[in-house]
Amino acid sequence: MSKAYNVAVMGATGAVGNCFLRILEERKFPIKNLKLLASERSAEKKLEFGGKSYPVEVLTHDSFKGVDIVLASAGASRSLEFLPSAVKAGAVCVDNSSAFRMDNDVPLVVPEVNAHRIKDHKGIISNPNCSTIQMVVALYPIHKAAKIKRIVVTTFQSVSGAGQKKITELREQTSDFLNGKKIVPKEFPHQIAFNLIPQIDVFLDNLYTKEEMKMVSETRKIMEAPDIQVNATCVRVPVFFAHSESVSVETEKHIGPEEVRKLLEKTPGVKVIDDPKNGKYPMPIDGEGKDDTLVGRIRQDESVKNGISMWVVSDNIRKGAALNAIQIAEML
Ligand code: 25A
Ligand code: L14
Repeated sequence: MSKAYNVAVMGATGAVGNCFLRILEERKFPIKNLKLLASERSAEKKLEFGGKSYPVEVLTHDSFKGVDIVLASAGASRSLEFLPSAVKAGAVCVDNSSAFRMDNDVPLVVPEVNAHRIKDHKGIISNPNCSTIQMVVALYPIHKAAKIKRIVVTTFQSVSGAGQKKITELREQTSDFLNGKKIVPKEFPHQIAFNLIPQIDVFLDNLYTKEEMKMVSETRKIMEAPDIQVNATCVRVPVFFAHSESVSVETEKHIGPEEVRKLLEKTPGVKVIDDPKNGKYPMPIDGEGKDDTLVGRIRQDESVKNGISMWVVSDNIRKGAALNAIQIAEML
């Protein structure tokens, strides 16, 4: 690559922001100038990148002069407020928040599925929700081969998805519990250590949560399949990194587990770990720190005419957020 770019990372001090920096280093993204943006709380901080120390700057509407690419992960309200200024300044933004995902003018991209949409951008490209990304990476090859009609998914989402403060909360509650201290939830609505919380984001009128309904609408948009039926249940589990999902699909055409295994083995971004007799299947500890989406427990769903069930694991901060966004930036 001959050209180098001016890159700004918005939310640089957060869990996803830090991962942006590590992956930009790993993949040797061609950076000319790097700008690290965060809130006033981080104004005095410095962050390491490529062996050098960079100051964190306070995000303002004037932060984007001369910036070519913005990688944003500071929450939806910050994206709504600041990304229009970045676009006006001539930057292209890859946004990790939910702010613009369902806008008709904004491509919602998982490169393994719909990279062709990137070129339609008008300054903003949205990165989907972490749970949706890993699911569509694993399902798209099956959809192409056998046309998926319906998806039933239950997620087991790690605490890191909700940011650095939630990571700290699981650590503190675990320690308090083991030391016989009273647990007082601060960030999560309930105790998360040694517990499961069947609520991620707020409840909507239909009694699903917003996270669950994101999986419905985002899956349809990314796979360009407006008729796919999706029933999601999203659960927070006391795991630090990597989300896991139990996924069952009903297809129009018959497809067997062997064929699915073969398809997924040659799918970029997917690694099949599926040897149940020898106790081999993906777990969150296997997904942590990896780029691939791990798939196992592939079997025929015997409760319907044409169905497949499987288990999907991926690092929610990498493929679910920072890596997917940087793959989009590379294609830009
Ligand atoms: O929409 P919301 O409600 O604002 O949601 C924001 C949340 O969503 C997370 C993000 O995680 C945050 O918790 N998030 C965003 N995208 C995500 C994705 N794709 C995602 N989670 C999963 N997948 P985070 O906490 O890891 O990162 C927060 C980053 O955003 C910066 N930021 C926040 N407000 C800002 C802002 N930047 C500019 N202007 C603003 N107004 C934030 O910078 C961080 O980089 P920071 O300097 O505020 O935080 C530095 C460290 O301080 C901790 N912290 C945050 N708030 C508090 C705090 N510590 C004490 N008290 C606080 N009130 C942060 O955890 C961080 O470590
Ligand atoms: O839509 O685990 O990117 O709370 C960010 C927070 C997805 C869920 C998003 C979490 C959300 C995530």
